[in-house]
Amino acid sequence: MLRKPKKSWNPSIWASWKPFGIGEQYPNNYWEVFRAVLENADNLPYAWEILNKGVCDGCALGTTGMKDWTVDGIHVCNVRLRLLRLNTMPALDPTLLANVSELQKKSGAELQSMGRLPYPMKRDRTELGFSRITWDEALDLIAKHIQASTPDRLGFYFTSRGTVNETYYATQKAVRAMGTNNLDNAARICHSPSTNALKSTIGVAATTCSYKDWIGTDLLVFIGSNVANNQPVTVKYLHWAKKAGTKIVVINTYREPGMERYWVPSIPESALFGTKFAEDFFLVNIGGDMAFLNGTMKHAIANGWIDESFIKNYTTNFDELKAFLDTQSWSELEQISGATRDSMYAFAKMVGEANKAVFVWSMGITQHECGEDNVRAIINLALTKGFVGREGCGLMPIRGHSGVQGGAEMGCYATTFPGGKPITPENAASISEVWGFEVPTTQGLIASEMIDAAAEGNLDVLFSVGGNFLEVLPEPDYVERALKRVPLRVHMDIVVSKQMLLESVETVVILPATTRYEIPGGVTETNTERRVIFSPEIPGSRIGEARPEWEVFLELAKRVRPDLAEKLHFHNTSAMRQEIAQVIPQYAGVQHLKEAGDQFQYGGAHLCFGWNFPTPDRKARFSVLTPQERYLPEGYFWVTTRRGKQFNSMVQERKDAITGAVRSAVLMSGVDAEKLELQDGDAVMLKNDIGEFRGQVYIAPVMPRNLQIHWPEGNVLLDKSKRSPEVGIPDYNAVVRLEKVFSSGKIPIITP
Ligand SMILES: Nc1nc2c(c(=O)[nH]1)N[C@H]1C(S)=C(S)[C@@H](COP(=O)(O)OP(=O)(O)OC[C@H]3O[C@@H](n4cnc5c(=O)[nH]c(N)nc54)[C@H](O)[C@@H]3O)O[C@H]1N2
Ligand SMILES: Nc1nc2c(c(=O)[nH]1)N[C@H]1C(S)=C(S)[C@@H](COP(=O)(O)OP(=O)(O)OC[C@H]3O[C@@H](n4cnc5c(=O)[nH]c(N)nc54)[C@H](O)[C@@H]3O)O[C@H]1N2
Ligand code: SF4
Ligand SMILES: [Mo]
Repeated sequence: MLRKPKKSWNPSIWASWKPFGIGEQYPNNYWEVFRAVLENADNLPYAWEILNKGVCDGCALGTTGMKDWTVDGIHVCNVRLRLLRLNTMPALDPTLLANVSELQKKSGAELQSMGRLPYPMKRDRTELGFSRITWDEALDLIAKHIQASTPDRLGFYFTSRGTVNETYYATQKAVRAMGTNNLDNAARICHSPSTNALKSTIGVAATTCSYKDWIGTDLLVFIGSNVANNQPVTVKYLHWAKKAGTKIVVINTYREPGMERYWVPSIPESALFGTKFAEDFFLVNIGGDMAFLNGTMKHAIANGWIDESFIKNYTTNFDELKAFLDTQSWSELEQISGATRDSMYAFAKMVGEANKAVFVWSMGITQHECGEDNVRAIINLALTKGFVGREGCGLMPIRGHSGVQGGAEMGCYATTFPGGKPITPENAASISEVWGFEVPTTQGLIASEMIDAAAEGNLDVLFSVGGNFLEVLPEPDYVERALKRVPLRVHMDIVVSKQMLLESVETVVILPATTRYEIPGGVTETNTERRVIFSPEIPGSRIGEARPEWEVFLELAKRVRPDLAEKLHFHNTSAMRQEIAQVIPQYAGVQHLKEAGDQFQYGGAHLCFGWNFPTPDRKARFSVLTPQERYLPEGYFWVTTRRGKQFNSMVQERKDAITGAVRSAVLMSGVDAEKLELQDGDAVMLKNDIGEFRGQVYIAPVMPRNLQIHWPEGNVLLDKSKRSPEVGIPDYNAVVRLEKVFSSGKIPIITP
């Protein structure tokens, strides 16, 4: 049994005695509520219905209306409130798109706020902007281009922003009917290393536990994850975890203020005095986690802080790992991780003394060239004590977008069929039999490879459902050149984004999509804890000729392959859920979901329960991991790209209320600033072979010789050729030189 939170107030977990944390840097969530009311004032009853009955379209924590399955009380946050307007705003005036040159000067936020896309539109190379066309004309045009091309020269990409299981399922079926596996979704550039690493070691490809396991476990570890900003309602869970005596620790390159303490607005004790979350922060270098975790395991083994019986009976490869760790020197581990041997000892002791522990990780772990091995290092540590498959224990790659969990599971992915099945001739044959048509048997192009193909003139059609390659991939100039080279680009979206405004050598088509709340028959999303949740259609006014993506893709596929017309039909979303239940065994039960509140957690509260690992030998596998020696020359810095007040490429505010940093801030350690004689606000230039970034010093508790900047602005410094070996996630980090900028020009700084 997990310990229960104590209800009585407890000053030892308070963040501050100052009421409401007066004078502290943190977001004013009451103001956010007021702001949301003002912003949605023209459509308030509809906005309220969405909040009250819909499944949140923000992050992958998951809700039904404003409730969840972890704690009582209201579940809503400023992220959801900020995104609400995407669902409630009226249509834009299509004549605004008649000339894109003025629009190209606007920011992403300004483009979005123009309103929803109401009609299909087209722009040919010689035209200044878009003009309206009919759905028939649009679909015929796209079908004609696809028929004139070959399947290997097509690309389909799906954002996971708001995207639901039914959309993923039907669209991937349609794309495969058109003969290609060149389809990918945002999971690729997010948690794909986690899926691969989990599958190859413990045999499952998703979070093994539930959010409930956070509350009352002994130890809750966050590695490269800033849930206070990115899954904000978790601060409630963290508060109750503290009240239940759970110890929280953070491994990061930055002492994230939101992970240190927070004033949870809906809990009186916390709203007044705040809650102190992290007991300890272990600061590491960007990319230093594997070395830190290897060092932790060295200590654990040396001190006997491991569960030998679990290791012997339920795992393989431990002896190899142990032998390898013996060859790793402390100086090497300290140099790579940036942490001391003593801090690794302190962490190892905490893990060793815990009987139960949950490990949560996010982009600080996955978005590296060694993303898959970073994840395996966390799995290794958890396996030393059997921290999986039982209550209060688990491995949790906490997901980003709402519903992104379902993307690859539904098969909307270049490297897997529905059910996460690898692309092999055998799996292709079995899915072909169910669907009644041949599907391609080889892996397709992943997201970044589509851009490479485009850049080389090897892509004839790029169909992008939402998303914004121009702002989510490294080297924006390269991406821009690549996008312009594709003869037909199709953007099916709800709003205008920057990538749509780029011309093409031939044609750009815009198609208006519905939001998840406008889809007749309702839809489902899968959240991080594998809960499949029904989101009903919310009655309200509708936007022009906007249509659900699933319908449009099936219609397109029928025009491309009229011979398959009968096989590419779903009467409604309920029919899709029937088929999903049949094709993807773990989703059995989805066919019964039909009302707000309906849900089930596939696989139950814990995967691998009772240490039953669905691997070929029924055992969990330790991995021997070699952290790469990384030499950082004097005068150079590591830099990572982070989130501020934004939802991915959609930037919302100049200043992040949690960190206090503005968009152009370069977060830098006080140690480095002192060495370089820099002060807060000093203008600096970050430079490397890829590009230049101009910003201002913002002194913050980051690891020395490590910097942080916001993306998408920082993408100019990222090298597109750096990708992880197994899944191809871009490395969203870089090495840079730093120069001070004086008003009269730039003078290189003497190295630190
Ligand atoms: N408000 C808001 N919420 C969001 C999003 C959003 O844009 N805005 N996006 C959604 C999406 S798609 C996702 S994937 C999630 C992302 O959620 P996170 O991954 O939490 O988001 P980031 O801001 O990228 O934070 C990465 C964290 O890793 C740390 N870090 C960077 N490099 C390293 C490293 O090498 N090692 C370690 N240990 N730490 C490192 C950074 O300091 C930072 O704390 O958020 C989701 N929720
Ligand atoms: N430098 C750097 N780059 C990163 C990251 C990083 O940490 N650093 N993080 C990466 C991560 S984790 C992720 S998940 C990706 C995100 O990659 P994407 O999912 O591709 O990008 P988003 O910015 O989330 O997409 C938002 C766009 O989708 C469209 N959109 C919004 N809502 C809807 C909808 O309901 N339907 C449709 N059809 N379209 C919609 C809008 O045009 C909006 O501009 O970015 C990655 N890029
Ligand atoms: S924490 Fe995530 S799921 Fe919950 S309301 Fe906020 S954005 Fe939505
Ligand atoms: Mo993400």
